[in-house]
Amino acid sequence: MNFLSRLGAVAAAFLFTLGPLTLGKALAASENYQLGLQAPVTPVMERIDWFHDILLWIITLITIFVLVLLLYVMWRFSEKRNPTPSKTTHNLGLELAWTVIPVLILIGIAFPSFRLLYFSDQVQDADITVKAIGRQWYWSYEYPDHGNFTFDAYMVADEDLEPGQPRLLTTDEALVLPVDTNIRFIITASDVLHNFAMPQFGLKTDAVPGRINETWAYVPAEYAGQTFYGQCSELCGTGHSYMPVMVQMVSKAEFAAWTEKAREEYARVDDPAAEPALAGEPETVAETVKVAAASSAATTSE
Ligand SMILES: [Cu+2]
Repeated sequence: MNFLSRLGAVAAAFLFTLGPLTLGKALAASENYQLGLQAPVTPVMERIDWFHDILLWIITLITIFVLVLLLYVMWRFSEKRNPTPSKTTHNLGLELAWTVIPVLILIGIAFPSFRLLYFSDQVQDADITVKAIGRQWYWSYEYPDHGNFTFDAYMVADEDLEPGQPRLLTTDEALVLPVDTNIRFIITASDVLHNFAMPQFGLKTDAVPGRINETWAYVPAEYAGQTFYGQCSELCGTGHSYMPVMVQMVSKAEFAAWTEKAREEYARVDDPAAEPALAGEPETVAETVKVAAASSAATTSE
């Protein structure tokens, strides 16, 4: 028992040393020799961080327990100390215990896990909606609530990087988003599977052609002016590692000014001046049938 408690103390010391190393880090993507997850920014990522730490404790304790048990068995029941082994094959109490206790541990893990899953799934009251479309190999963004403009964001090549810009993460156009706002992300793809992943926001959502996926983020006001980075996280072809997501968080006022400018600068998703798609086509069902019949009669008479 003395050995057990000492081992526990060593494990605890190890975890407490790791803790401060990962906390209070500068908020800029990942860093060299970083341990642990990137610093959380959104409530979802804070909870993921917490859940990760709890799980780390649970698996550490279980692993230590099994290791100690194995070492004890090797020592106590070696041929030297236990020359005539017992022929016992069943022990009801023990078998019940090693079935029921793991089940209880798993149930204990399942409850916070599901609560977190539903919390991260969708936001009840979204203030704005932004659409991200994965393409080979860049992202397109649409702002349907602010004039329905759209733009593409390509990775900046190594030779074009400015000092301080992280390589493989910087894009020519940033996904500009307001702080202190519930942002709903609508995510899809136009060619193959991609994945919209922002580690510090706790986002990792598949971008599937022909399908809309939803996720959300809330970034507190203190992060205004900061840039966050993510990457496509679904193997989507040779350019997979060259389609990063660069998010620029701005204040609400700056966001309003930016959308004002962006409306002028970027193309609209739908052109309001364009003719309706069906213009010139027959207007009524009866007319459609008549046209179809005429054209089929023309084909058969030939
Ligand atoms: Cu991709």
